[in-house]
Amino acid sequence: TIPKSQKAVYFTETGGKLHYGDIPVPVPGPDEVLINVKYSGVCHTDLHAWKGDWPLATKLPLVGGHEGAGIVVAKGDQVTNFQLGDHAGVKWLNGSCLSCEFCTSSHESNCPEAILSGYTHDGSFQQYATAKAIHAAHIPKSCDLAQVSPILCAGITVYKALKSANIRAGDWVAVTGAGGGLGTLAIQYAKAMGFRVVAVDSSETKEKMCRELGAEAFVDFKKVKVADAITEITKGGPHAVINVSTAEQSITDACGYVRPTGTVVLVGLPAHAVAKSPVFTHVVKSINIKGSYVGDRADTKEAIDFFARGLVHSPIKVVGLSELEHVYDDMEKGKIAGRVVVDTYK
Ligand code: 8ID
Ligand code: ZN
Repeated sequence: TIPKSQKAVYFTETGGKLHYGDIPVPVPGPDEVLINVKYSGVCHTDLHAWKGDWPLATKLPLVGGHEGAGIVVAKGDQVTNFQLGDHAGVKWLNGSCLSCEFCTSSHESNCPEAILSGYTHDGSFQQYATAKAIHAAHIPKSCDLAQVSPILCAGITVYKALKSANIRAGDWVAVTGAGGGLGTLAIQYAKAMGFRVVAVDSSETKEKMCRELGAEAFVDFKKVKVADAITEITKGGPHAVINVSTAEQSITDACGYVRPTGTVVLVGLPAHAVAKSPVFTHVVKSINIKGSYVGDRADTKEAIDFFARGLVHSPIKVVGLSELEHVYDDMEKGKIAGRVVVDTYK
């Protein structure tokens, strides 16, 4: 039986108090499923949303979260692709129009009508969340729900970013912010796709984690000159850079050290950041700078499949949903190695 009320973390004002308390359980619309969220990853995007870092307003009050893994407990009468009891995931892209130029060309995340979990629609920092059935992720029952949760945003995003880098097996890829949530998954997807990884981040804990996950080299941005170290390791620069760091500096650096004809993929979204690239070197080295924004339904299926086959693991730490405020605090300070996942029942 589905209760009338549930535990959630919500805020009523941007940057305001994070309330842990009881709110009503939402009712699914005709094309939605109701997911009993067991675990949710905490993405840096949730922190940006709460702080109001971006030029796009959130709904208020807002329940954040967009890496929710759980069980379908109710569905609207138009839903045919999920049965009650199926395991399903709440993703950042909760819904899209499905008929615009972007939706019909596998660029659903660029749909102007996109509905965003934990931003314009209440997300996974609650025990029961609604999601459009067409976009909700199908999770195989063999997958542990806590472990799979970070795949629902971080995994999909880095997998898509690596695909859009247009590189080949044996090529070098630099991952900036490699020790964080997206970064630790990027290292593993890159390795599984046949690329060689140089990880950029800071601290001994993150270095150890990055190397264990498959990075061939680690560059500590607080200790050495990143461009020089990477150029030497990759003998001329990485063929691609996946920027998942939350600092503008790493983007500026990447535009300088990327290999001639290589690609800098922008993924991290630091507040007010601008990508700067000197035109002369940009042209003469013929480099590419492109943005990559989560992934479509096919990317979702593929990213989960890599996980289900054991090719990537989630380096997670599980804490209670009631402790979300402390997670944000640690994240802000760059203290989290890997991903923190919240248990919605604690
Ligand atoms: O679709 C998208 N484009 C998308 C999807 C999901 C998340 C974008 N994001 C964005 C988030 O909004 C956030 O801006 O990706 C960014 C990274 O999210 P995350 O992995 O969840 O954040 P994290 O776990 O805090 O990791 C960030 C890492 O960056 C390092 C930090 O030490 C941390 O480990 N870092 C910093 I701060 N400065 C650095 C630098 N100069 C750096 N690493 C290398 N060089
Ligand atoms: Zn995210």
